Amino acid sequence: MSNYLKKINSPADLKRLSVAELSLLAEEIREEIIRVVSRTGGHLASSLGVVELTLAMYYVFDLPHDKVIWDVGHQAYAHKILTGRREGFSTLRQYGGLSGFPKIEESPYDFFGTGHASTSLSAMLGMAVARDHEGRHEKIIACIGDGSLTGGLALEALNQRANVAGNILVVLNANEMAISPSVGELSHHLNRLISAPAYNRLKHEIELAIRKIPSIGLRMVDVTHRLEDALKHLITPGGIFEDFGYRYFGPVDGHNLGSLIKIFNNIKNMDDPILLHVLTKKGKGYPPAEKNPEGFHGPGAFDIKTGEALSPKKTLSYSQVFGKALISLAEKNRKIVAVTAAMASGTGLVPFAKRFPNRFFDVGIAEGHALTFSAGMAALGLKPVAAIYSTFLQRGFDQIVHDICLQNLPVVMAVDRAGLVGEDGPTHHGVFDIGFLRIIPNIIIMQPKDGRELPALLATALSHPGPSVLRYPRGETGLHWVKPSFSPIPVGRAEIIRKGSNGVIWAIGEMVGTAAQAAELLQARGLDFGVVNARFIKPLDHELLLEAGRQGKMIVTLAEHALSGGFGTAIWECLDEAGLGGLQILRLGIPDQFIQHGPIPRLRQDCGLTPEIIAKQVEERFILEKSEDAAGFTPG
Ligand SMILES: Cc1ncc(C[n+]2csc(CCOP(=O)(O)OP(=O)(O)O)c2C)c(N)n1
Repeated sequence: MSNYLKKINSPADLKRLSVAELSLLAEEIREEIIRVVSRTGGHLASSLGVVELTLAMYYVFDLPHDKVIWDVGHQAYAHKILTGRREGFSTLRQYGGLSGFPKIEESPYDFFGTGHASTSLSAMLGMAVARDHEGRHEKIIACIGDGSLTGGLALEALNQRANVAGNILVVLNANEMAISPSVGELSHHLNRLISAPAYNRLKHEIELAIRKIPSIGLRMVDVTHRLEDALKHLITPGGIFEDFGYRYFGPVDGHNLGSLIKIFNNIKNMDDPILLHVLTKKGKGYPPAEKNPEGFHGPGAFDIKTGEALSPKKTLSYSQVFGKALISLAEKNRKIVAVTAAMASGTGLVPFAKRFPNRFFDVGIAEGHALTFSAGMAALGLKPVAAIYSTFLQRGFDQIVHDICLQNLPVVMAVDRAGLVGEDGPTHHGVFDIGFLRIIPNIIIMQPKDGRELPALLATALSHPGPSVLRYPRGETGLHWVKPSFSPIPVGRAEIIRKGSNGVIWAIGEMVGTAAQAAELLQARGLDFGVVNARFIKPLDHELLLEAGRQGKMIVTLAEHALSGGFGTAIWECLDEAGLGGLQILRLGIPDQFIQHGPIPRLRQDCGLTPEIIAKQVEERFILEKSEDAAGFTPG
């Protein structure tokens, strides 16, 4: 094994190496990524795929003067290692350690934070405008995968290019995969471009040769471009990037350092907007990941020798319970169809896709479209279930308001990864959806307390004549199987878990179990608190809530969701509207800040969402209230 890596502290250090030495360095970087990710878990396959691409780019361009934006950012591990974070790399995704994504406050080389897909082209254009505004000339580069290019935002940015700036470079990293194989017409288009390399190679070689001729070079290039414009539709199939005003180069082998460096050197000083099409292999250099790039997209810790997970899942995840329950319900109702935005495996829909291939739609990374597409199906009588992670549902707010709720269409939104998600951190925590959904008329929102309750609430959602949201968290349910039949729960009906004379903790999701443990601790301290599983965040079980309110009981609300505008606010509003706003209410949840990455138990502790901290807070508030009562003080 060579020993170059320990001498690399910034991209400038690369410039001293030969291409042969860079190849050896690529192997060292790969080993380091595999070594660390096998312990920490993380986005392995995507990061292994771009090692040579990162090296070649950083070898030729001058970072941090030139700027690179990594779309999604899950492939940026080589970038982190090469930009001064080699030593800290073992802390990847650990609490207090390096983020799994580029993060603007983590390094001067992280020019733009990412995590959600398809943002890089818009950011690149904005940065190019800012650069031009200041009269500077650095290259702004966006590196985007073929999956992320299917996102509407990326297409909107392609469309805007013409009235913005030059001196920009889009590196299209095509590996024919999103998390699952890439879908859609754009991916067919890329395949057609890949199969027309002879034409493209000829075109580039002619162009580069002409540019080298002094004085007439640029004029001739212009003439060739016009000629080419006339011919390209005859010769290349499509060539949409050129139609959008980008000079298209490629496809080039993304693992051949020599070719990559040559082509980056060739295009480095061109001022036109350029798109370089690079072909890479997801998981490159680690056979288990090459064989199963989907499984190694975001694995947990694994054994390097075998590729086996170190702590394999023992029971069904919430997503799997959802997927199984949906199949059971779809067996009985042929109108049920399922939609995913490039997350078939993550949302547990792969078995549904196999069982009902004609009733399953993967629309690519296109959450907004997934929702309006579902609305269209619902408008003509189908029962669409769009399964989208909470954090990515943020992309679809207007579609939910304007296309689904305003028209009161019965679309079921299955909101996966609701709550803290752990090591992926602030770009991925699902802690805002209640806040932005509960303000929309016509919608109902529910959350099961556990995996057992999920199928019944899914049945409720599917039998509801209007829009519905079923949210559930990441993680295991403790269940090994799903009962094949289940009946809907009446809309707005909460469940009393235990009664209490001093107060009631209203909770949702897994926090119901946490509330029950907190109630036990309170009991041991002489305080009698009940627990309610709200099940419905909208509509709330008004009757049950107001009954407790009228008895003057202290109300505690508990949700793994942002406090601002969340579940507790909904409870407070309900009490206030009934004239009980002066009641003592303690709202517990996630404070008004972005929660960093780390293990979920640790993050819950930081947010005060453990039974011990909850019991302590409830006790303190209860004692304070009683002492104020005794002193004749009435809270406002
Ligand atoms: C808006 C949004 N939706 C979904 C995801 C989940 N996601 C993360 S990576 C990925 C696939 C990206 O594919 P591509 O851009 O081709 O990169 P590759 O992993 O193939 O390198 C998806 C769907 C996301 N990050 N953001």
